[in-house]
Amino acid sequence: MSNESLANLLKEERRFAPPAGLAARANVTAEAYEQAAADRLGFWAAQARRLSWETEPTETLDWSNPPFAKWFADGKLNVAYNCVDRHVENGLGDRVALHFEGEPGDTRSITYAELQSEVSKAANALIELGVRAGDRVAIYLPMIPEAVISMLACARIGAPHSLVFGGFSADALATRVHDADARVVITADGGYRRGKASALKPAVDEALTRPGTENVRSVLVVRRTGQEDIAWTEGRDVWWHDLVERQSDRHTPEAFDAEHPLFILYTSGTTGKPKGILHTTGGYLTQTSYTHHAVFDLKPETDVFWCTADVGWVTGHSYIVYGPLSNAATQVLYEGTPDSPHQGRWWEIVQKYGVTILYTAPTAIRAAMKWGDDIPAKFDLSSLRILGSVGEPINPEAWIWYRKHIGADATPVVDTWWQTETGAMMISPLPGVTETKPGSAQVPLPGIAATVVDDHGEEVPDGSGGYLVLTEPWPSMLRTIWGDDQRYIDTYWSRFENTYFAGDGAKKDEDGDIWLLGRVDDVMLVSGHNISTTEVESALVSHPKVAEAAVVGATDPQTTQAICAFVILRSGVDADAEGLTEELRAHVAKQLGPIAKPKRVLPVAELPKTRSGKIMRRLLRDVAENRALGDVTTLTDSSVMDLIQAKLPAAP
Ligand code: 6R9
Repeated sequence: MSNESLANLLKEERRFAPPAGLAARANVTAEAYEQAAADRLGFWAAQARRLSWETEPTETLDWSNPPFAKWFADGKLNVAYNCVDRHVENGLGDRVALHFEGEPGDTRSITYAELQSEVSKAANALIELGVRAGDRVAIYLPMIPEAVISMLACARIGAPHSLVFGGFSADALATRVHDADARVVITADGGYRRGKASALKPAVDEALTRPGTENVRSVLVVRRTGQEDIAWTEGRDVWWHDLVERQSDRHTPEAFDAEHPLFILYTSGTTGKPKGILHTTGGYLTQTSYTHHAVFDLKPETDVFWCTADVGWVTGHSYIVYGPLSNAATQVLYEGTPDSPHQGRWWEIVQKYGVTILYTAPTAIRAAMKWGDDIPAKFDLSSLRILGSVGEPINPEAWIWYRKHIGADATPVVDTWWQTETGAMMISPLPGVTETKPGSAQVPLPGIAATVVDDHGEEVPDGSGGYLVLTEPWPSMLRTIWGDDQRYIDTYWSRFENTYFAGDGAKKDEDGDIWLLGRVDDVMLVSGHNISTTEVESALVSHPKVAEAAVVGATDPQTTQAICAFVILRSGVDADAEGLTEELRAHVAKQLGPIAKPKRVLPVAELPKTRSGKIMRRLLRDVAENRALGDVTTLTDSSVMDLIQAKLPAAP
């Protein structure tokens, strides 16, 4: 953002107070902000006591060697003990931890007592394979209970895990196995997607032929589909049901240092090789546990929590595995897609299990908007009491739709901003405290210091835009990039002094609330004005004919960049109707002003997305500028780009 701060175009006046009943019984009240403001480190030290430590920490933060933080450094604990065993010891062994719903309709409910024996057996199996504390284990599995069990088994024996999305290619897997120097890969014969079994093991076999993966000694294979005639490497491959099932269901967890590595998770980034984000034990578990308790107001005796993310995304790590299980939650784990076998599948699951808290991504909400209001209306969603959003800015219209059609126009919507790097939520309303604003993540959570700065690192006044930064270390922060401390410093800590640079554009509104405006790399420069992709997209989505939009700035001789919009229309709208694109352009100009009026609007059937549902604008920019496409390996479905390119008229 070189020329001018991000233009502050969007005005949103709608407000929603917390429901009185929820506010009266809320886990966390406004007092938490005061406590944290008065003594930030004392506040986090108190939150660390949510956990069970073998050695209680006496130190909170060691920031003597910035940006390398140590939290609770003299404490010792075991993460799996905290997520499983202690609940059983506290008499909660019969509580369901996971209601698993397989894509083909198979189900399995696992209690905390059962989870304890499953995790213990898997831990014993890994030990038999020679895995020791500190060894890395790659996990390449579909969304099945064994994914959660494997993660906890690794944590239990102090072996950092590295999850790779089940949909990633052999190449992506090989790069990640190599970078982490993994010793074991846990995978499955295959998984189910849209009613069909698809193989997974062949990608592992292929990945392990690549240079740099030689240190993988064993491949542990879960039988999920049973349909594949799979290749087998004797001496390396071993079936889960052979090895794990014969293990003892007793395993005594060992306590590890608070700074012992818990996992590595790769983020793709736009260029260069993926970054292995390293998270450690005590601070990570403290903040995931606290934020899950605070932001979802979790009442573990009565709530049924459902986070729809894949465990291969950080959201699955923090809000399927570590946050919820450390809080003894009962949750749903669903293997499949939202529209298989029908577009009401999610709502059917909410009804079936009486889900009370739903956490999902804007991409899923916009898809549901597109399919139509009548679909969720067929199901009983009255159990829901809190709705969460994560992954991208949620357009105000999608927020309103979510609240109205899923939340009976009554449930709070919490828009939670965070990153793989932050490990846990950082900016979010609190459902019993905050008067919410559609489209804004609003306020840093208690104990978190976030603000918006200009090019010089000066905090911007209310009503202006700039860069989102975090000005104090936080417990679940990444500790480094695996094997590359310098890249850690360069990427996050060099742009501004002593300040974490998140890479997101943001603005503060007149009340000082924070609005996320998209990745800084995506910000458009139009006639000397920096314009946020998010605001133009939200303006398009506020038109009744549009379900989803992605805008990019394409090089333009007159205006530096010209706004080019790709839109998905709501069901039943005719894409070829005369005057449609003109109507949408005029709508944006009316909402945001003439400067933000798109030069081109192009209806498309699909948008290119990552596996976690984020729109890949850089590919759309390639299309808009008639360039060959860049790296498409993290795309869910690369045929989407062919469809878009085929529709594109020659540039005007
Ligand atoms: C948790 C997760 C991080 C990036 C982040 C930002 C975007 C996430 C958001 C949001 C606006 C929100 N993002 N949550 N933008 N509002 N509530 O998504 O991690 O996959 O590492 O992505 O996602 O751009 O910088 P990750």
